[in-house]
Amino acid sequence: MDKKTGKPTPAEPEPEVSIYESLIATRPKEPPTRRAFLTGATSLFGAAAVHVLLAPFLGHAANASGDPTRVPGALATEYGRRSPFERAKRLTKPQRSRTPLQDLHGIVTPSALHFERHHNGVPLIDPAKHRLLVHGLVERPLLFTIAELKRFPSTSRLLFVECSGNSGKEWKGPKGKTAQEIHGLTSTSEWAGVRLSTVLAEAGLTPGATWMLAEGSDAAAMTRSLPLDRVLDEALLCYAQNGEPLRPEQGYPLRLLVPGFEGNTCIKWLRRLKLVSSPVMTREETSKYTDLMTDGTARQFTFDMEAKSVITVPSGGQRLKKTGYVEIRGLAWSGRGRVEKVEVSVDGGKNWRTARLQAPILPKCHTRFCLDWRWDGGEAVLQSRCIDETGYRQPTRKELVEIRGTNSYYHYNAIQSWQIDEEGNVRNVQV
Ligand SMILES: Nc1nc2c(c(=O)[nH]1)N[C@H]1C(S)=C(S)[C@@H](COP(=O)(O)O)O[C@H]1N2
Ligand SMILES: [Mo]
Repeated sequence: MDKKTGKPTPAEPEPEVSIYESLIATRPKEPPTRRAFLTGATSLFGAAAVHVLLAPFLGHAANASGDPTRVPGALATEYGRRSPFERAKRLTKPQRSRTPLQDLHGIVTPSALHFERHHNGVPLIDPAKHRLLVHGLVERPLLFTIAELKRFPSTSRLLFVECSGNSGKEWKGPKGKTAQEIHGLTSTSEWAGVRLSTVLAEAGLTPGATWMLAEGSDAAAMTRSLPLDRVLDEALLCYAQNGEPLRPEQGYPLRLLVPGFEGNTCIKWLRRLKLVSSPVMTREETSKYTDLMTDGTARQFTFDMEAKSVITVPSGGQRLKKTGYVEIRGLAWSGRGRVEKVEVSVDGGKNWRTARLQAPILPKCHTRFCLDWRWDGGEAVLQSRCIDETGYRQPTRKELVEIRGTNSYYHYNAIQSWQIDEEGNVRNVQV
């Protein structure tokens, strides 16, 4: 019986056997040989998984007391991995994967969980053979190796990347279930490299150069045109992410990063920059990444990702198990600058309270927000809205649809609503 509602409670699902417990359960009576241990555990995890996840902890498996102070720990390793108890993972489809926003803390996305979007796979590129060509309306066409790019004065910034298709299915209704499914095409990393302006100064811009074509060396050879006056100040040619070389998925060995712009402008596996006098009208700025309005015209070159936020805890697919204190947590960001303020409602937008913003609060970067709340066991609709430093406020779904109609797929930034029912289940709704 449920104490609050008086309704019969559904039987609690059997607790998942923890890795540790199952190791103990499969422990042979005699001191195990490595082989015997692996055979025992294989039935539960598969041989490969056991090797990869548990190899450093084999000593612990033989430790019946479960007391980690009674056996020597695992030895030092050359390249670390996370605890085998941790399972947060990307939600993958062949050409994209989504970040588990609901499992993250702070603002940095671990590189292994950064979302991925590629149009024709992740190429394997030998950095020693990779070149960046800078040509077109320049005084000196130049060809750079990665080593040469690394010699330039370096810079780094924490920045979000968001695919303009993030939350795109929500135009048609409350389609997704979890924060990851709906909003997981955005991540934050510390990106390091050289300023675009530094490299272009080396080549010398000629007066007619007002746009720049950026091209990737993947099988999709993705290309986009960018207005120089909008990107010159801030764009980076990045070779590193969170302190180490870019991950292959993020564009190894070189990517363009345009802070605050839609993800598709951040060309990965960057091999060519051509200075031109007008946009080239590639597939990615005509047939794709344009927004069809209700009057039949289409918005093109949207570029800026508008202010947005999402409550990640509690969020769709989760369940509040107890009444009482809950820290509402989430992420907010704006492609136009800093997050000024985040407001949270627990009654579907009738009343709003100002959330706490956790430092650092950086421009064009995910910003963590929190709010103390007491769940009384009743129905609630949780929402968050981001106000950025330009004064722009994240729209309600109604406000967004009034202007944009529902023909679009890209650039959806309406307020997310999570409905909590009396059992504590959290669901995606549109109110
Ligand atoms: N060369 C190349 N660059 C690319 C893409 C691609 O398919 N090829 N995808 C773009 C899209 S649509 C997005 S949203 C971002 C995703 O960056 P990420 O995979 O590092 O998250 O990369 C962009 N850069
Ligand atoms: Mo994208």
